[in-house]
Amino acid sequence: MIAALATASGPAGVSVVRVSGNGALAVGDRLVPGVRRPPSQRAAGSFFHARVTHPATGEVIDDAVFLVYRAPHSYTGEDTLEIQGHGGALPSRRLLEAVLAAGARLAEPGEFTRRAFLNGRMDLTQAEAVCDLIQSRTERAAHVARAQLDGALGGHVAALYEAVTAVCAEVEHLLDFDEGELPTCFIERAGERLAACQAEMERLASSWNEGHLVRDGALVVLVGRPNAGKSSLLNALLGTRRAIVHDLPGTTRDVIEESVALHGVPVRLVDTAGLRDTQDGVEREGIERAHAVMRQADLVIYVVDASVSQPESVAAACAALPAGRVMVAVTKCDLPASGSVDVPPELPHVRISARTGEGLDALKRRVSEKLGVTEETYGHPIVSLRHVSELRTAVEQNREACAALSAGETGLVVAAGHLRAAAEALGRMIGRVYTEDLLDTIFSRFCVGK
Ligand SMILES: Nc1nc2c(ncn2[C@@H]2O[C@H](COP(=O)(O)OP(=O)(O)OP(=O)(O)O)[C@@H](O)[C@H]2O)c(=O)[nH]1
Ligand SMILES: [Mg+2]
Repeated sequence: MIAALATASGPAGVSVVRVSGNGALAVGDRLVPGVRRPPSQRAAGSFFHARVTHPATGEVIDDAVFLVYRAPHSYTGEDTLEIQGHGGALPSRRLLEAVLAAGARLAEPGEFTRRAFLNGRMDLTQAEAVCDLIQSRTERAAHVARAQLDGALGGHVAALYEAVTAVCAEVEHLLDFDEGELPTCFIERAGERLAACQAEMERLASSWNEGHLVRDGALVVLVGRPNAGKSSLLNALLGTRRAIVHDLPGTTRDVIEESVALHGVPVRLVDTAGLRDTQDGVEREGIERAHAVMRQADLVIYVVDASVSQPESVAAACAALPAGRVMVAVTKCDLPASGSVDVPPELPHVRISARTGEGLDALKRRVSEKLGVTEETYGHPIVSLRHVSELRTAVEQNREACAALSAGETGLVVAAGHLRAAAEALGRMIGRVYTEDLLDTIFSRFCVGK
């Protein structure tokens, strides 16, 4: 039996300790001596209220509500007891200690969900979605994780797995025919079915570009000349006065990073020191840091002041930035423009004012567009690196199989080998094929108690 605190520790109304496994209900029995009908004699789905006694010391430590689940109708698929005691770090710890003293052992991270997977309650993509859902930072990430937990991705991949496995079995069957006896239409039909799978797998794999940003977020860096208005823009996007704003050029010297959601994408927004030649050692260090963070950025926003009398050359400045990952924010538009800022036509740009908020919504929209995240998210995008790597393997192997089949009968053996590899990759995605190491890696990301 495993047990863990299922709720966060700290001041709260209620805390939940969960016990799962063969004998979980008997663990509960030891906590409520003298109760007329202890958990092991209760029906599935029933609950009752009782005082909790520590089995070793006999001390009454809390009173709690006990919920009884019986296999296979529980999260883990095993007999499970949920004990709802009073919240708070100390009461919840005492409750857990009593449960451990009654015969359970402390669960490993993700062990409840690992058991749910091993007991066939969910496929591997659903198990992974549990962790994503708990850790989601935006509505959109939660929405994607929720859909994956409902089996949207797993169902899709399972269908592909069945299709490739079926063609693989047929191709292996065709190998039994003697040379020259095999009607070519069989091979053609197999090729057509694989081509359909190929298109579907490629479409799914391409959703990763967008999907991983939804889950992992993007690094967006504000750069520009001193005094351009970068820190003001950071503050305006965050809605707080996070960075110091001053009319003295060279105010920001360090890299300032904050998290914010822009159109459902979790963004690490970074403010940097204004770029210029300087003798000041501290400022120079800040500028070097600005360059370093810029190199890792998913998107660089070049901030340019529209109010200065001699506007700088945006084209020249942006040429030194990471190509293809740049957009321009022309700021201070609330002030009368003394000169005209020339933005090269190939660069997306937005006119804004950090002071009045003008153009900020348009900027956010352009940022998400530039990052490749649109309003119309692909049904269930790939958000995990593991999934996309397996999918790419499947795409590659399937492509090789198609090529081998196009050679006709002579390619059958080679095609069968590639199809087995494609099916295995799809199988690993949903957990039809797995190793203990793979499960260790996946579930170590989880918290204890889930
Ligand atoms: N009117 C107006 N003033 C702005 C706007 N944005 C910034 N400013 C002013 O411009 C000056 C410089 O703003 P900062 O945000 O500190 O500029 P910065 O780019 O961070 O400057 P450094 O940190 O020195 O590189 C401050 O006096 C701001 O109040 C704006 O949209 N409108
Ligand atoms: Mg600044």
